[in-house]
Amino acid sequence: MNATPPSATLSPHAHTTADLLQISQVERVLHIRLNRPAKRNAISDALIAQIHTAVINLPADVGAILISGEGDHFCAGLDLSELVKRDIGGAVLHSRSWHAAFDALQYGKVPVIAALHGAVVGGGLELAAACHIRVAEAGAYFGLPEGQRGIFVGGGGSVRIPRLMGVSRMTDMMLTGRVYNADEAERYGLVQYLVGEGEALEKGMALAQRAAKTAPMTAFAVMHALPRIAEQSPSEGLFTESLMSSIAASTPEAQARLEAFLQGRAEKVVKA
Ligand code: 1HE
Repeated sequence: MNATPPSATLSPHAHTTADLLQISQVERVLHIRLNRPAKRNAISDALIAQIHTAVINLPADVGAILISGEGDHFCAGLDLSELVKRDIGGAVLHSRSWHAAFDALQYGKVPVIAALHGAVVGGGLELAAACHIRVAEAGAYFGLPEGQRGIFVGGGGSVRIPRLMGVSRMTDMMLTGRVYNADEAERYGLVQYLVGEGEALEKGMALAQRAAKTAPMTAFAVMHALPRIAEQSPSEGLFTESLMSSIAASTPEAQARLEAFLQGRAEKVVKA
């Protein structure tokens, strides 16, 4: 949670191209699509490096990121064809390279929304768990086949997934191969929004456009302070909250927004 882990050494090719991603911008939202549909968007060394590179090199006017997967699935997780080649040292660095990429995503400058469909499994679920808001289509399904493959999660899943759905549900997924459907994923806190088939991108884009309008200091507080406060003792958490809220409230952006409300120029809270 504290320092961003160092990135591992990956092939030079991976750092200089983004051919496994399709990146476009709609107003202030950067849409990053995993673009390896023939391999079900399995995350290779090159793909993890490209994700990392993309999220730390955001154009200045980007206010939110939308992540999705091309083809029939969001992501099949780790590229298993590369796993067999690694020794123990390489495996540790490989796992750390995922941590670095997903930490950069979770603790970056702008909120990240994941639009999920089809398989969201293994490292694909770890990627989704590093995003701030997850939207799932009715047909999406969630699994951790690591348990069946004789391995363990290595992309931050053991830290992030239990915080969303609890240790016992993740234990069940890994020991029995249990797969959760989208309805269960929403009920258990793995995703915040459930939409019909083919609707995740539109909903995700609408949420991203909305999140992009968050004042930068509020976004910083939500993305960087909130998860840390949640890990602190209540006394420390309340103290951190006081500091963070006074910093946010003293920004010119906050002053302008409060003024706009008082003059009747701002949105009201609308009944759900
Ligand atoms: C792959 C991968 C992959 C597909 N690595 N190549 N993840 C898994 O254990 C999930 C493995 N994948 C699957 O269970 C299925 O492929 C899916 C449910 C995701 C999709 O099924 P389907 O029927 O649409 O596709 P497919 O026919 O299984 O796969 C199409 C191709 O993608 C095929 O290659 P082809 O050359 O024969 O066409 C597959 O081999 C290839 N493919 N998934 C490599 N994962 C940091 S630690 C994280 C640890 C993990 O993520 S472990 C979990 C890995």
